[in-house]
Amino acid sequence: MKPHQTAFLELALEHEVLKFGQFTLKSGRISPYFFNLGKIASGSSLRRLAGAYADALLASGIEFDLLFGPAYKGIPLVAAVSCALAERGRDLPFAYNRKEAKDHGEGGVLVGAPVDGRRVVIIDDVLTAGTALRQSHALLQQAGATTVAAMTALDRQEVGPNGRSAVQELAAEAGIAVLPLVTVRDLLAHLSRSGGDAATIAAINAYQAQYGVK
Ligand code: OMP
Repeated sequence: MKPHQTAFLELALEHEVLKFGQFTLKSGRISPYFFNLGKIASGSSLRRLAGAYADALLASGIEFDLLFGPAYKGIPLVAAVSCALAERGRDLPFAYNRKEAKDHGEGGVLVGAPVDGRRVVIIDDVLTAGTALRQSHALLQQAGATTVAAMTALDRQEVGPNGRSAVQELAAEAGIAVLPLVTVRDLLAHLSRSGGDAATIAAINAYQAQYGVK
């Protein structure tokens, strides 16, 4: 694992981002774990999180010229990642959306830098089925931007009804490369190494055996 991945997993576990129990996901699946990036809710922890995203983005070699944060969790993330990139010598514009269009003032759903003609990286929290990323991609496409990649903290590595992973589908349908900080496999490896609860690890493994990529 790369240093920014270990740093991120330590941060996530410190702040109880990872919860165990029974959770209904947006996809309707019942999961024994839930990853809530909203638990990163202080200046110092957000700075560490944004640093991990920025390091991973720079290491990816992907060429892009704007960052986009989907409402709601992507909004503070994209602002913080933009700051972290600027601190690392890449000062780039960013934009985000409103969930409801504003019919007065400047109007519309997009806020921030103009996205038209830009190569965009979407900055989001978690990838399960890819629904959230598809919605952002459609919004950006309508506004004349090209989505080149999507960066998430966690890829849950799940397959859809047709047997393809969300990552494969996003690449095939929309040409979007998904860059996760960590995958659920990395998470499981970290939990095993750091003496995580055996029953919890077994429950996640069983869920992955049912819904995960092989
Ligand atoms: P998809 O749109 O199916 O890819 O699901 C991703 C979204 O689900 C995230 O943006 C979250 O809003 C939410 N989610 C989590 O935050 N953490 C999880 O562990 C799982 C989900 C989820 O509902 O699948």
